[in-house]
Amino acid sequence: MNHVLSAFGIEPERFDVRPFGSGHINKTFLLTPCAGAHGRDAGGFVLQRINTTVFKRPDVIARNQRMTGEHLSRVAPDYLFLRAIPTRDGADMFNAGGEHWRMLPHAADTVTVDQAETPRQAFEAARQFGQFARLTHGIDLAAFEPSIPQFHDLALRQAQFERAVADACSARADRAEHARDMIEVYQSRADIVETFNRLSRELPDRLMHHDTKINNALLREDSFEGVCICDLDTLMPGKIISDLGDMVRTYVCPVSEEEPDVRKVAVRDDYFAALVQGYLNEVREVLTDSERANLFFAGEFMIYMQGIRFLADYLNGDVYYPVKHAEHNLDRTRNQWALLQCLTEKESALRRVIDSCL
Ligand code: GN1
Ligand code: MG
Repeated sequence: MNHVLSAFGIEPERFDVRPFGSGHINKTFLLTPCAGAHGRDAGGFVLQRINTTVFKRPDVIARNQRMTGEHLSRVAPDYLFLRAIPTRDGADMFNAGGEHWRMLPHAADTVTVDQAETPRQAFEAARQFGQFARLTHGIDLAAFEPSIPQFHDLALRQAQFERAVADACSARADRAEHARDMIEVYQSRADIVETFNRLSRELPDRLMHHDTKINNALLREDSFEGVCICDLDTLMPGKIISDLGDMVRTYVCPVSEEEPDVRKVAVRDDYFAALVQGYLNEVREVLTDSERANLFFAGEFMIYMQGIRFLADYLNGDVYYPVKHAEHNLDRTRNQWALLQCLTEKESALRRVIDSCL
């Protein structure tokens, strides 16, 4: 660790280093300055080791973020965008024996919340993601590459799910049996994949964050006002339904995807209204007609996709998401299914909320 910190010109003895956040994929540490830090060091740093099994080309992460920073400093010089800190040699990342490390500033006096605790927090986080989408509207996407190819391609996710079902039937029959009811219900919503296929031709590409959960928005620690967004490793061209949909998936429910008791899963209308308002206040003017007409679909799309990703991983024997017990991914699958049901039940009321925000 000291070796890595030194590579970025950071004196290890001046920081307290702790594991940070609840991400599944990369390993993240928060470097909190010991007393007396100022200037660049005041807010501390976030150090990340990139999981190169998932992010096969870490250079793409660094490049996408750098190009985004350059665009933002031209169009919105006052916008707070967390730019990666170069190594002492001027590189975007430090490569230590095949491990890729990135160093980012941590905005001073901010906090993150793992679960939206008030509609106001949902509004503030959504406003941050909306502001980012608005400011990057019109950025030249040609130079951007996907940091994970086809990351939110639901047709691919469905194909992976179907392959996992087939493989499990021969190699992990007990899992296929335990998950039988979930396999059936998710398969019964293949209409979501069809809608996605149609929309993916219709909706324009935008620079999207692709992981808009609430703890990826930094909030002021005194007022919970939104400050900036973080966790930019999946910044790449995508569709508006990804960012809006992941907010719906993770802000409206009083419990997270980790809750095994599906009776606690619900859709809170006031949180839904707050996040839609926060997001649309920023992006309303730049939306196309097709985007405006398909905003409700965003939540269905992201919840469904996350559900089949968890289910495919369960059927594959837990090779992607870290698990704490054998049924963990199946519990997550049931949680997401319950959430999709709650969203569908409230569809007409939620569509009215969207229309009034538009
Ligand atoms: C993963 O690593 P983390 O927790 O930020 C996943 C997201 C999922 C999320 C579900 C690269 O994100 O797509 O929504 O888990 N990221 C990747 O908790 O697969
Ligand atoms: Mg992430």
